[in-house]
Amino acid sequence: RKIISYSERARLCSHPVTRKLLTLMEEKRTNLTVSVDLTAAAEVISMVDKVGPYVCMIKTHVDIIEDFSQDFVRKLTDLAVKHNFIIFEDRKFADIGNTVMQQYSGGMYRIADWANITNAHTLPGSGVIQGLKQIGLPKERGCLLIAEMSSSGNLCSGDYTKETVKIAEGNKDFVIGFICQSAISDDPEFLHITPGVQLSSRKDQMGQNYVTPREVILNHKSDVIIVGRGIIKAEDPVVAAKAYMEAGYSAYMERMS
Ligand code: UP6
Repeated sequence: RKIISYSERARLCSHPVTRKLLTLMEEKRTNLTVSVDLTAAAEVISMVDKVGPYVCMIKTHVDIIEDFSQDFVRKLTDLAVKHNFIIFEDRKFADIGNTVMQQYSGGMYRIADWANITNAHTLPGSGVIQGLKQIGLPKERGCLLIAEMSSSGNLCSGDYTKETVKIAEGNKDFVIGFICQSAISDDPEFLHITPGVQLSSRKDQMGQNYVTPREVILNHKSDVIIVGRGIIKAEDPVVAAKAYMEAGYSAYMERMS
């Protein structure tokens, strides 16, 4: 089955974050997200400035940063404007609505104030979305649901994945897609975003499994690849980012033809 281009799809989407992401993916010719899993704020900022030109999205885990501050947030959001990318905080919310509401808006991270996208497990049921939505909707934020995982022995499969798609369908004002290993919905408005991507390695020492950008985009029909250590631990992260960007985008072009 042929697919439509990212920009054609952008026009079919009603959520502003999805529209912005799909549009800039085609403009920048990239479906690469870099997961900047570094622990010093200055290192994160310097890496983001280096790889920014080659990504559609930067993924963060702000709770691993030792010196997190509002100054970090200012620098990150300035770089998002400079390089034109979307910010995705990989918080993986997984509690009752009332708790996630506070975790999303408050604490010292105030994630909802600066992250265009965050994500949630559906283990608690749709209440987790109801809570996040109360904070995220007025700020035009988007949420990804974790429908599948890359790690060995994970429990996100079968009915769990199917129920997750149903929860997404019932919350299209806020849920913009999935963290998944392959396309799980035919709805063009939903993004399929896949972590566990490397060009050389097949696994790490703690259960992480890797597939190549080409497998993800061409065979598993996902839209976006997420690469962490394959880029940030590479000898030259800029060279690596260009290689992953090229591999991901050429697989997309191949799928279109
Ligand atoms: N991540 C996964 N697998 C999932 C969901 N999320 O690896 O199913 C996240 C990890 C990490 C990144 O939390 O930030 O994606 C993958 O990093 P890596 O490329 O260095 O393995």
